[in-house]
Amino acid sequence: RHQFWETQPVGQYRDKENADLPDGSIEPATPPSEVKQEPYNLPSSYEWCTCDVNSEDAMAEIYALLTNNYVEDDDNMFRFDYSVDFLRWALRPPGYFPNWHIGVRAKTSKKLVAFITGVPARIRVKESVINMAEINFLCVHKKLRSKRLAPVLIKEVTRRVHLENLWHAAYTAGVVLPTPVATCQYWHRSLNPKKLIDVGFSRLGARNTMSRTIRLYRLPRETVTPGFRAMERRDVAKVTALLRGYLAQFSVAPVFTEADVEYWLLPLENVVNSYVVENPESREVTDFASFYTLPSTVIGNEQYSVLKAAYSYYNVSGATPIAQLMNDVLIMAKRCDYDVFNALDIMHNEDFLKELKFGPGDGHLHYYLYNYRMKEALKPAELGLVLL
Ligand code: YNC
Ligand code: MG
Repeated sequence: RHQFWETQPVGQYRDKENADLPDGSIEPATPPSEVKQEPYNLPSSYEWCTCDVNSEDAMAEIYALLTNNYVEDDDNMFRFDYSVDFLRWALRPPGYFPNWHIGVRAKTSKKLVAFITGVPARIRVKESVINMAEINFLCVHKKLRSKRLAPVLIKEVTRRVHLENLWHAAYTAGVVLPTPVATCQYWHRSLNPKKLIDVGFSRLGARNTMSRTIRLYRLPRETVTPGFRAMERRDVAKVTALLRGYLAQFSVAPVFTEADVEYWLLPLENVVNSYVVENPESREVTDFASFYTLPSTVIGNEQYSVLKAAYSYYNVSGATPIAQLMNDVLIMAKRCDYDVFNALDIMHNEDFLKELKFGPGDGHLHYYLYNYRMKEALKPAELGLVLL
């Protein structure tokens, strides 16, 4: 049923009957000199390119491909609209490999028609800390779909990851493939209910009026937690310690250094927002919360062209109850004019979703590991990893 995925070192459906297969790596590392040295073959009218994410022109091409051809919801009403600043952030973390930003061009027009990326990450799976690639932004132009180009892109990124002597990867997708390590659900908290209803993102409840709905989701202007403020560079060491301690409890989670925290969690306008609670007396950082910005194009709406969405990222509640902490974050998101705040049911998010009036979305997000078998799927609450 999965012509391509059946050939890959991932948990297979047929493994289910074989109780003897151990959890862990499926294929061993080999010396990088034994890795295929030439790129995989593409259909003859296409060629590989490396997209230089430090070049404005290359970023504009990637942005154009993704904004018109990347992930849509099941009803094709919304399509992710990752900004150029976001893409630059997502693709240049500490130690990134320029040749893991892989494009395919049409030979004659040189137009960029497909894309896939990897970035390095240290991820702990149960007891093992593994240097991996995080794979993202797999995209084939709408006009070239169903021609088996995606497997070639995946094999080529795998080859380039292997050349760096890395043998594992983490990725998420809305589609079911062999075999998810966890299946999660998005929850949505309306911040601008009128617009969400107008664009068809949400519906007015049967026994509700617009004005009651607006009142239901209204938020105060000011946060309530003393010492709640935007994270600053001077907080990096304390936030790293807090986050490392927190993430240790999950079965799958990144292992962040201070350099990672500085890169991934310091506020970057319209890309990532993060907040700390600093105890006014002790100066201790007791809590942390963050979200990233990922708008969606509203497809074919007269009145609105984009939905401004915030996505819950890493949150740690220490001294502040998690619902209070996240309510302060919602207040900040509302103040910054986001239309909706999204969160997965991972980590401890279930502890605030219902209380803060999030509603379950349709569609699921599946988490996968490449070259790592895990016979028993994890519960979403056992996941401590957020991919962009
Ligand atoms: C997907 N999302 O099942 P089988 S998420 C992985 N992830 O193979 P074709 C996918 N595989 O079932 P199309 C996939 N979607 O026959 C489809 N597939 O074994 C598999 N959409 O290929 C599919 N972006 O080229 C099938 O399909 C085979 O032309 C079919 O292209 C697919 O970034 C796609 O949703 C997704 O642009 C490119 O539909 C296209 O349809 C598209 O005939 C809109 O492909 C955008 C979209 C996906 C977002 C993402 C994570 C990607 C992970 C890739 C796997 C990484 C593995 C680890 C590599 C490193 C390893 C090391 C070490
Ligand atoms: Mg194709």
